[in-house]
Amino acid sequence: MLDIQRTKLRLLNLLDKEITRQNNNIELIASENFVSDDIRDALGSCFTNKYSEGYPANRISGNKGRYYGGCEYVDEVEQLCCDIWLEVFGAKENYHVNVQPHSGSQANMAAYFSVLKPGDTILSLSLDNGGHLTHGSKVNFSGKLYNIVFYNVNKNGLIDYEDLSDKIKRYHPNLVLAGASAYSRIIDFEKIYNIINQLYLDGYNKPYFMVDMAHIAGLVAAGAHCSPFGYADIITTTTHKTLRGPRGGMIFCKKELAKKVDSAVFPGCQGGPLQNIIYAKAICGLEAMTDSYKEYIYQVVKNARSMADAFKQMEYKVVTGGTDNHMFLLDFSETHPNLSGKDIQEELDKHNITVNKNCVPNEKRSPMQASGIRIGTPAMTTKGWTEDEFVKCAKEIDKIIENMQK
Ligand code: DSN
Repeated sequence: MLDIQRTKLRLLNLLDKEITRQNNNIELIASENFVSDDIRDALGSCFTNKYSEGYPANRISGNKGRYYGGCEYVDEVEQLCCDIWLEVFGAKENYHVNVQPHSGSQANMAAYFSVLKPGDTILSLSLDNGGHLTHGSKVNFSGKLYNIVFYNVNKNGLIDYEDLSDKIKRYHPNLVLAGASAYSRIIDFEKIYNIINQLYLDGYNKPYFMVDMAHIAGLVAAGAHCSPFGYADIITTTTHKTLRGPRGGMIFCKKELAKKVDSAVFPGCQGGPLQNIIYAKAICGLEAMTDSYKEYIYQVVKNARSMADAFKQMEYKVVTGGTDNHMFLLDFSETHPNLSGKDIQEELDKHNITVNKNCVPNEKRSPMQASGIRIGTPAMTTKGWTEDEFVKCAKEIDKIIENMQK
């Protein structure tokens, strides 16, 4: 049996170690970041004690309110949180937002549930071309419940919009999904919207257009990436990546889909919302409206570009030849065929540099080995790094990889 006191000490010790790791390591995982003290305070606030299944009363017509008493303050917080986020993305006029999803995966699940039935067809980007697990991977609920067709990237690693168009014609998807976890270039939402509409005029069915902007949401908020608002029917995101907020998800949808999306989140796939996280999401939205946040995001992008350029100058293969956003992929399959992404991730770990192994286009290895690594600049930019530090870090990584070859 576990000794309670000893185990508690062990847990506290692990917390201390994690604090030291986060303070000392160079954090280059593209989806991670460091939240502000205000957001940490919000996460630890007493809102964590409150049950509030349902939605604030009068949120949309027909909404029945909460299933618990004592919700007068969480009602106001949740409504404010929604108002803030619609303002962040300039989407008040035409969109509705649900801030309850516990994660990006839950947001995607609810988004699918709102407009699809099992067996319907989703057209998305595959995992090894930069898509996300929930975009139809066989091992995920999305790949099990739905008929998935993938569009690809071309030989330069760029989204192949012609392939996307051909596959709409061929497979008549019910939903077309744009968005990625490992794609370093601008995604042209307007172009996809126009493809869908032109094909509709040509007599094809009109699929829903969904965007998962989890990775780039901070860039969209700051104007450093084109916005899916005005084009997509449904937009999902997380709040903890470039948005630098609490771990969680959100779904935006055209107003006419509000009821479907709300009921898909609750009671469709979640119970009680995490009100401390919703409170923190509201604070995060306020932070995202500030000039200093916008400056931060533009620095993230400049840093990613400088670091990718430094790797190119050292003759590494940067997928797509560079980056327009907060991350890029190094592909070792030709330059260092004897090393897997996993080998390199593990060696960098020993030097306190944290990255993740990542599949590259036309991947030959399993995702657990992979032939590349993904590098992102959001976290270290939060710590104050600028181009110089990132270029120095690229040189340090090169030295470590070269030593692995000896
Ligand atoms: N797993 C996350 C990432 O690292 O990109 C996406 O959910």
